[in-house]
Amino acid sequence: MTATRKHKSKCPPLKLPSVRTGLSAQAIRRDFRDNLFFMQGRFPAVASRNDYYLALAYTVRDRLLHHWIQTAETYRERRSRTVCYMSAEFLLGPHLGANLIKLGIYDEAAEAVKKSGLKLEDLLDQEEEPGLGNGGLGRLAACYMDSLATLEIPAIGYGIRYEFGIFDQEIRDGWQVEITDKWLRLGNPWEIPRPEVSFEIKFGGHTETYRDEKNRTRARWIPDHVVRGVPYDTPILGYRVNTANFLRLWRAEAVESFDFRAFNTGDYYGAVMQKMTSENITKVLYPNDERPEGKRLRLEQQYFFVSCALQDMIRIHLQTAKSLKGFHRKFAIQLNDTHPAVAVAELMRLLVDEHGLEWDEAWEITRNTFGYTNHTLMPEALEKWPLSLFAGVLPRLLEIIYEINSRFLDEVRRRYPGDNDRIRRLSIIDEHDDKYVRMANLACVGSRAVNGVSRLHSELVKTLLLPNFHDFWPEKFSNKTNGVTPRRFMALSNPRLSRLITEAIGDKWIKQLDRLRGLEKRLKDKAFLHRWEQAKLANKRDLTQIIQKRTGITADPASMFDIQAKRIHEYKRQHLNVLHIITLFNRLRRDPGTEIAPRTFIFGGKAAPGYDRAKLIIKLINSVGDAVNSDPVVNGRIRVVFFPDFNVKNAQLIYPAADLSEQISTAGMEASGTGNMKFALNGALTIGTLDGANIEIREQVGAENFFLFGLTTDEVHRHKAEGYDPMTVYRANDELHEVIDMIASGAFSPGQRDLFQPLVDSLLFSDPYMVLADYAAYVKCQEAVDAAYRDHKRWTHMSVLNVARMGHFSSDRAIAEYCADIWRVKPVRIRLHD
Ligand code: NBG
Repeated sequence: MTATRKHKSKCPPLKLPSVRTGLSAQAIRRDFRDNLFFMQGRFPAVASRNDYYLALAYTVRDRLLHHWIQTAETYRERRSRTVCYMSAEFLLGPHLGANLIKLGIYDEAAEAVKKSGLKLEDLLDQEEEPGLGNGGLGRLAACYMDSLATLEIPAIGYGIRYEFGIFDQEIRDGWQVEITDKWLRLGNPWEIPRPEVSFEIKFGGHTETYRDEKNRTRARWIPDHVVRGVPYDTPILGYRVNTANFLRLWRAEAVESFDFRAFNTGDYYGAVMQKMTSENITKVLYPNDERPEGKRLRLEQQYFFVSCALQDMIRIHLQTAKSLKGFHRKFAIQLNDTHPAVAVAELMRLLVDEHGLEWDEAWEITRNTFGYTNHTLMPEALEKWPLSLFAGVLPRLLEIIYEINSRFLDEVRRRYPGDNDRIRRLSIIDEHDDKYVRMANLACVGSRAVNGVSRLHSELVKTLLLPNFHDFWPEKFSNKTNGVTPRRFMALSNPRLSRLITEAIGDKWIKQLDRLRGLEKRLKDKAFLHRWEQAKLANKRDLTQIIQKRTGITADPASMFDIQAKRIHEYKRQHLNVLHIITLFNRLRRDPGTEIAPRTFIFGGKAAPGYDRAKLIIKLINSVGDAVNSDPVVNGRIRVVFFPDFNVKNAQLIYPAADLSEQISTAGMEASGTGNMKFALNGALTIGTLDGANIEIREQVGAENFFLFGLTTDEVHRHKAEGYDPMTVYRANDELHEVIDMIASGAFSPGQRDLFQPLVDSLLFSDPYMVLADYAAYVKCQEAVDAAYRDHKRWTHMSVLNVARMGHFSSDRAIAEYCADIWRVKPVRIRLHD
């Protein structure tokens, strides 16, 4: 009663500042209960765990909205320059825990929930993660959204709201089984639909020319169907700042729910068809590692979200500007790989066809708007669209691409007269056999800046992938080494180590990761080192329990946790890891007295559904696991676990528990890697090749704190040029010979002798990923790992040094570089008022 009166005397009745925004445990508890009632329509006796999760999520969302609205208002008033991160994938991971950390109310929420007789962990676990990405590229986009907000940079993420994200993986009889990901089934409290901001997107049909009122020749696109794009916004809060940016994901809808003409003639199903086909566009995320040919729907997805995004940006710009002349000063668009590269042509179309700008003027705006990040050198992942497909889906865009190309090639001809080979290589249209539109070439021509994602990769982009573009525009090229967010991948997921670090050096490291350096002063502090070991051990115990629950395998937390968790791909060489396991297996059986540090080999990762060889590798891991785990001579000294369904949620359990991080790709093939950073940040030591960001990690942590092996990129290329013959390697190494023969003879596939033959054949007869070439060096390096692990003190020392020197790999550092060198955008401070 007194409280109410006090309130009344201070504030006008409609302004209740702490309602929905209060940050105390008490305020959170009150709103948590309110939301259970008003949002879920439930009372405690009947509420499910999901009801409680949603009630808490809405409670947190209310607090986010407060920041979000203030942020939007400030940006609008100040007409802030804005970064638009265009990506077909955003692998966000669960929101609830991350938002609690960012708002600084994790403990308060835990207390509030506890008072209602619940455990916060259970509610966190209830959240179904939005798996709207395949792997590193999508997760990078999510880390970058986090850093943009934390650095107070105005930013919008644009992408696709897939109804089904990346499939869930189950392991049955050792094989991967794909299960559809129904992530929206129980509701998504983090998004707000904005149906009033929707756009029409054209597909198919033909084009025609006409004369406009100024007697200029113009083009018109007469589509054969039109789809509506509706945005769903998810707020992205910065860490302990008032900034809340958002991610705007587009869903496809039919323009009309029914084709009334068809309906009137009695064709009810035909009428509903159109609705279904339209909605198909955003139904499902495409798995990567599948060839683009014939992927019409994927092209439609790309164009769909890119056109929605650009129309939205134009709408936003015209709210405060009179014309589109300053568009490139208002927005910096980053193309996350070539998936959104069609944006170059679409912005031209919107400016010229829809808004009446002259070509030259429009081109000046366009090429000053875009930046392009390349994320792979793997030839099969380089997007190119068959010309006939492109012409059928996007006829007007193809005309525009022809025009861009012809003007660009004129420029090339002026610089290199008569150099027709060069022109063929630079052309956006590949005319070799069948004709294709090369998306990387379009992205290069249409962008102000082109970058790779680690120092080595950026060099290879210049020298191997796009050398002719680099010759032509050397000033466009730069490197931006990837980074990861310490909020999710330390503060949230590794509370034990985070607490210890904060006690030692304060909590500023969460926003200024370089401060981890301060840990080096603690290397002689025995109590600190002991607690460091205890934190790791406790994390391993937690993981052990989950492994037991999900696989039935009992792992020993005292053993070394040797982990390889990432997409399954031959270039990442999970099979090299397996060859080492079998080698140890043989050594132990040959000489049961062999002394080794007990190890648990843990694998996690999904294989693309159409990538048979990768799926066979999963089966091999599990089959070898069956043999090793049940062998009486081995007696638990080594164990093999395949942890099913590696996703962001599981990753948050896995990284903190790792002792050894496997980063063993063929040199020159992993563009950067970001798992390598997450493992090291959580105190794992790395065994790795000189590939991607491993090189820079090793430089930072010191060569003596990194287990290096294997061929360099140059050596790989040289071996290949000189006619590398894996058979010779196989014949010359007895242990390797034995291992391969075992796999080939059916030792791990009783009753199915030939099961692994395709894998064996590929290793022996072509070995494009140099697995055999690196085998001996890898096994030897693993012996050094074993020795180091047995010296616990030394290992802990190295672990602390790894963490202390990981500051460089914060996504905040990466984003600061993009802001300074490419986007030229400055922070905007948001003030909160009630
Ligand atoms: C991936 C690379 C990784 C890199 C991430 C993020 C694609 C196409 N590329 O090495 O394979 O870390 O991108 O840059 O997913």
